[in-house]
Amino acid sequence: MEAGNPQGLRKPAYSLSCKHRAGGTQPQKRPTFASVQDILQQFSISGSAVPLGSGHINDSYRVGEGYLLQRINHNVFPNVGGLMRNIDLVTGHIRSKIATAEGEAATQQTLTIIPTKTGSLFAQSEDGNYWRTYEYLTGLRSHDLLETPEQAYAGARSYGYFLRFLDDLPAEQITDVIPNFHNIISRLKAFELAVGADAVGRARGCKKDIAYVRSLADRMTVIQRAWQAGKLRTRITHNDTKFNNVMFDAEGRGRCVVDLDTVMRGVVHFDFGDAIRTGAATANEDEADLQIVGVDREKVRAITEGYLSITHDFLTPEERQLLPRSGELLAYLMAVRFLTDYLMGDKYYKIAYPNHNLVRGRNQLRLVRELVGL
Ligand code: GN1
Ligand code: MG
Repeated sequence: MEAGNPQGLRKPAYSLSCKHRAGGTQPQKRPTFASVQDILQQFSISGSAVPLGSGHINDSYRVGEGYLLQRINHNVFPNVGGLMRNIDLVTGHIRSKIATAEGEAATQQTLTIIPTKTGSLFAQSEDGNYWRTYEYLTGLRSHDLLETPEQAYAGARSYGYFLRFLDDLPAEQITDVIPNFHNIISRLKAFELAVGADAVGRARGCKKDIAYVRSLADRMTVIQRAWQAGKLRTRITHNDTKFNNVMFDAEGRGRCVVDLDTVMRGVVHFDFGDAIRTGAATANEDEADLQIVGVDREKVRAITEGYLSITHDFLTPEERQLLPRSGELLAYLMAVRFLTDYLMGDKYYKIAYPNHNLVRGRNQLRLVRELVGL
């Protein structure tokens, strides 16, 4: 521990995570040293706070050996209470399922919330930011890009367990913290508004991308329309099943699904689709060299087999029928969201350079092209 620093907080540590901050939906100020110290006290924990992770929304720190401290982006998630109640409910339910499970299901884990000294699920710092703490998942790790189909199969099984464990938790108990989050019909409306307004004069430079998005709009709304017509079951879904949200153990087994902020009501296609979009991609979602951006068919097969090996029994025939359209929908949805943000002047996602959202959008459109052709 440093002299004169009773919390052991390393001063320069947290400024690093805030290097590339867009305006708009991002918390206005980066956390000050004093606010982090105050937060550690509210949770009654101590240790150095070291920035972690590659998330686009929240800021994460490892505190000492045992804790994960996160500042919740309350511009993206204004209902922090509802969000933390969702996570409490879902992790409690999953924990009770694991406790009575057998075999591999019993080896799954879930996040453990550390409440504040006063028993609250989150804390607020004087600067108006919201914070929460989890137990640190020691000995587990995530992968931004998967190396082998075996990893894809194992990770997809963890996402399968997530859906299975929550199959009997009534969806009405969950708050939709970002309404219409994966509703492609409303995302396309927002996209068209952004194209029309062209607030920062960027539409001219992406005419081809805009035309491609429009050409696929009918095809890509099939799942949403089926859901709205009551043909697909409303489930509790994770809605951010990027493959780096599965934690693996040293033997390469999927053990824990993390990042539960977007747990909401949805359809299975959202989770399966995001797993395909990210787990079968041959490059990161912001790779600019489109020559190396593609879809690995073997991993698509492995993710499908892994996911269905856990979920097949309880999915309905209608859900199963539209499952192969999930990957293209999620890649398309992300392309639409990234391009909308680009056209609006980078208000939502953290960016590292001016065209970052355009690069992400084009990268995802390349995946769409491949997935549509599969
Ligand atoms: C955001 O920051 P992260 O990785 O948790 C986004 C997801 C996107 C993802 C794209 C609340 O997630 O929907 O899929 O970026 N989360 C929110 O990388 O918008
Ligand atoms: Mg997330």
